[in-house]
Amino acid sequence: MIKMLSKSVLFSVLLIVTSCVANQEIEDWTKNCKKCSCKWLNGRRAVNCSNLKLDEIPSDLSVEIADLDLSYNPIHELSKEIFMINGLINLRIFRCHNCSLSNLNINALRGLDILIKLDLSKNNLDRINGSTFQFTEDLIQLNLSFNKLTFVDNDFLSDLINLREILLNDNEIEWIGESAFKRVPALRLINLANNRLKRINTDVFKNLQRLRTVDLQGNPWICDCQSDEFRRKISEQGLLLLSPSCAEPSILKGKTWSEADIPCDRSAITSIKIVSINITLSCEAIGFSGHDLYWMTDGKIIGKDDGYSFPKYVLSKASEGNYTWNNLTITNVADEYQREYKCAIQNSSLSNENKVILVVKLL
Ligand SMILES: *[C@@H]1O[C@H](CO)[C@@H](O)[C@H](O)[C@H]1NC(C)=O
Ligand SMILES: *[C@@H]1O[C@H](CO)[C@@H](O)[C@H](O)[C@H]1NC(C)=O
Ligand SMILES: *[C@@H]1O[C@H](CO)[C@@H](O)[C@H](O)[C@H]1NC(C)=O
Ligand SMILES: *[C@@H]1O[C@H](CO)[C@@H](O)[C@H](O)[C@H]1NC(C)=O
Ligand SMILES: *[C@@H]1O[C@H](CO)[C@@H](O)[C@H](O)[C@H]1NC(C)=O
Ligand SMILES: *[C@@H]1O[C@H](CO)[C@@H](O)[C@H](O)[C@H]1NC(C)=O
Ligand SMILES: *[C@@H]1O[C@H](CO)[C@@H](O)[C@H](O)[C@H]1NC(C)=O
Ligand SMILES: CC(=O)N[C@H]1CO[C@H](CO)[C@@H](O)[C@@H]1O
Repeated sequence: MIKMLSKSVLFSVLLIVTSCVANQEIEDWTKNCKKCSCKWLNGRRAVNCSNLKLDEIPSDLSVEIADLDLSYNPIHELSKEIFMINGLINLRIFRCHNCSLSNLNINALRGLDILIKLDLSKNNLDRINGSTFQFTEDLIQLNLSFNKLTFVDNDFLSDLINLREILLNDNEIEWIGESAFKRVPALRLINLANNRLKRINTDVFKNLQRLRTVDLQGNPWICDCQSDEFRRKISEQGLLLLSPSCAEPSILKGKTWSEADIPCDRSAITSIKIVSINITLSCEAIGFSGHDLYWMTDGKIIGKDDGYSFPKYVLSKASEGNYTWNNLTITNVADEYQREYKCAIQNSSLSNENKVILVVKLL
């Protein structure tokens, strides 16, 4: 009987001891904050060390911390396994906005298994090896805006099956690999605004079933038939596309891509009229008023390049509303006559040609 009692006393003493340790722990994580601010934020232990002129991640922070904001400190580099070394493996959110980062070691993020938000915006990162993110499998949002990235290559992102948002706006991106986003199937938003993209491979957004928004504003876009096809595919996919303005060709400069009525597949040789020995070929383009349609034969532009002695050509051009015409009359066609004629919209970068092979056999 006495033995039993002493056992239960011992048990309750143990309970008190463990609850003391727990209290100690809670006090510890807020105590060891130095100049940073430590408080509960959205149910997480959050430490805010922003703007304290720190040049490295503080080494004595509690392992319990889930949200760390180091923004506006001259950190310069996230070195190999830096979070593991500092025992910060429970981070859910890490921010280092404007940290003068120019170096992100390929193994820097090791240990951040449960990180969901990473903000490395407004730094000097000019390239990032995709394997860098292999440790952050739970990542939902990645903010790399306002850096100096020049391309997004095919291996840019490792398998991040939970990633929903990637912010790459305000970099210097000129090129995106065809399969850059292949391994991030849950993406909903891709922000590529204010980069140097002239065009994007048509397949870049293919198979991203959840994708809803693509922001391409502020890129020096080439508005031509190729990019028009890309736009068509994107709209078939039901995406909200924030359009860039056309930088090229010059006649479309300043128009937004979606406004620019690019006359792809829309100029056509609409009629052929034969009046005795004169033949008129009529070419019509829709939605491209003010721009030139021209006729070509033998690789020369009729009316611009000289050197035709026979036959004689007469051009009749007009624009009315959204329509532009160029009618070519070939006069005094000979009995036996065969030649290919092409109608095209001026400027090769908008090249869209229709051709007709004219065969005359007068009996
Ligand atoms: C950290 O503190 C700065 C300055 O007070 C504030 O602007 C910022 O929003 C804070 N960060 C978080 C995650 O609350
Ligand atoms: C970024 O930080 C630097 C110094 O760390 C500061 O001079 C600069 O104004 C900051 N930029 C912004 C946009 O806050
Ligand atoms: C990324 O790093 C891996 C491993 O070091 C390397 O094999 C690969 O070539 C790198 N990729 C790029 C684009 O630098
Ligand atoms: C990403 O970073 C930029 C620059 O700091 C900021 O303006 C933007 O709000 C951030 N986006 C998100 C979704 O956090
Ligand atoms: C054929 O075209 C020429 C040049 O425009 C014109 O002088 C001639 O009258 C036309 N002939 C016919 C039969 O329309
Ligand atoms: C060109 O031909 C078409 C079809 O015959 C006609 O409707 C149009 O008015 C003509 N345009 C010019 C400028 O001659
Ligand atoms: C001409 O183009 C404008 C702008 O693309 C459009 O709003 C208008 O309906 C078009 N008019 C005709 C007659 O097709
Ligand atoms: C056929 C034609 O006129 N092509 C012109 C398209 O525009 C470029 C640059 O603006 C010129 O160099 C081409 O001659």
